[in-house]
Amino acid sequence: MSPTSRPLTTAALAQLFHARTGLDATFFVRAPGRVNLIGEHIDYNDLAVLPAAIQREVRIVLRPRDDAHVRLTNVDERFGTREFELSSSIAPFEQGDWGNYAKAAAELFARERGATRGFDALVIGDIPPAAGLSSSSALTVACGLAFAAANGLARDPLDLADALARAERYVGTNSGGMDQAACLSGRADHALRIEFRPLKVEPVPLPSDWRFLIAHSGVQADKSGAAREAYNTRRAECAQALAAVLIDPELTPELQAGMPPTYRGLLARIGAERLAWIALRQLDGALARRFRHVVSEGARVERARKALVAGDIEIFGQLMDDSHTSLADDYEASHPALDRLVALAHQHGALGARLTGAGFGGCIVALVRERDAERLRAALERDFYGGNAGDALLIARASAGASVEPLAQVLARA
Ligand code: NG1
Repeated sequence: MSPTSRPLTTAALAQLFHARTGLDATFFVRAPGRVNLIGEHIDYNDLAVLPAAIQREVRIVLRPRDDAHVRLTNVDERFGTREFELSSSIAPFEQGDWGNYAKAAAELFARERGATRGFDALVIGDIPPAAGLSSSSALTVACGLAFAAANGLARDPLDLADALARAERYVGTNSGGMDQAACLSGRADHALRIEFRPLKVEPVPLPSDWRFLIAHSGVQADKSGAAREAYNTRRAECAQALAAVLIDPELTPELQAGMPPTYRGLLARIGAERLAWIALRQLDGALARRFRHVVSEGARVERARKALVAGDIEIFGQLMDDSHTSLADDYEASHPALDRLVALAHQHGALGARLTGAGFGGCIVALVRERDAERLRAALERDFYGGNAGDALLIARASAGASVEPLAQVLARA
């Protein structure tokens, strides 16, 4: 899970910005990645999810400009400099270019919020890319907050999360809204139950002796390539499956009266198991399985929330396991390396383990009691990473949501 850059203090980041641009930065932005504990591939089906923001983050120091020019450099010089003009219609860089996340936020702020001022900025990040830990949304959110600050615009977290989720589709992934909401609404030591349309976030305290270990499979889930196609295809399949189930005769007009024609509407009226049976009547194999994943995962999130509140680690772990099986078998979003990590985690004391994020590579998350966490970490290091995990293992620390502040204020606190 090699971080994109080694951490620098905020003061060092500001000095580097000055050295590179000759300017003094005035704002500091931070935006965390997230680990999804349960509720995978259902945010875009408007079902609630349960992630937590984590300690890995994108940080930016910036200075607003008087014109519409935007200039971003990265501490990691391999990323190169990106420059463009802020406007309501911005042609993208090449597919997969990191600058497109800044353009996504820029277009939103110019088009919908009247932003006219660009900025000079220096970016640093330690969220591994293509790992399912939401490095892309952290960058989009960080840039969104930078445009808001540079233009003196409002930055209500829920409003921004909704808008930036739409905005990020600029890069070509037809994604849901979990990542931006988790990034903006994170809370230390809390998981977040996130509900969509309308967006609502409920922080749920994490029991102090639970640990979530994140382990990278070493397989890149590159969302600008094949993983993007797989993701978009799954989303289209879910919509197709829903439309087919909604015309089943069992869903009589009486049953449907007042019911929104959505997965959430269906689940509120009919249990997940019954729905999966109905789906078998209307759908062929693959679509029926996609449907079954969505409704069963939706039900699991609600049970997981209850288990969290009750501090029931066994039930929570079991739900994580069921989630992984469903993602592997019904949603076909796993990868042999992820399955192997999940199995190893079980062998060495995890009470539950599953792929996290979009899958197709990236990371797993395993739940373990605090007293067993080091044993699990060491066993994975030995058995999966051949004795040298490097930065591939991380114990998640549920963290505060994204923020932007005057740089002077941050430095005064340091
Ligand atoms: P990743 O690829 O893990 O950042 C993606 C989507 C989420 C959600 C998950 C699967 C983006 C930006 N995010 O997350 O909205 O659908 O997959 O649960 O594409």
